[in-house]
Amino acid sequence: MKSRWSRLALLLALGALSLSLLAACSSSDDEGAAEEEATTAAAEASETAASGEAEEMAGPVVVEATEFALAPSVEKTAAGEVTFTLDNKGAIPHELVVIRSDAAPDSLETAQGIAVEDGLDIVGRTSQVAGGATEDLTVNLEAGNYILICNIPAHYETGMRVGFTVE
Ligand SMILES: [Cu+2]
Repeated sequence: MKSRWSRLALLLALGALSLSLLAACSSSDDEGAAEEEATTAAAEASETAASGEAEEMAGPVVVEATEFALAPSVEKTAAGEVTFTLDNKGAIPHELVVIRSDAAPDSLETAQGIAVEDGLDIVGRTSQVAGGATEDLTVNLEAGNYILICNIPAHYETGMRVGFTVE
């Protein structure tokens, strides 16, 4: 009688052991699945972040104007409709003139303090924007080399010129 009970106890103990092993196995499977899910979610999140960045790059090209320089937020952009935002961080008025040209930015012919515009392929220009103000200029650009300048007298010669590439 006594040995029968102890055999039963042993069987129960073995049963409990195998159940707990099973539980351990399945719980580690769950963890694996959860990890996989987390990895997939992270990958999706980084894909979303990457496409978000791509959208930003296709957004406006901010060109900061100061005395006396023009600094675009990017060196190049994709062909098509491009919006330049002239952000005048300076104290005096500045403008943005977009010129299609393979010439070096500082090599334009000048007369009376300004770059000679006759014969230049001027794609677009802003008005003269007061210090602290901004103005958008949207133009359709083909792939090629461009020069961005401010052609208020003396500004081009003093350094307000920079190359820009459209691909
Ligand atoms: Cu200027």
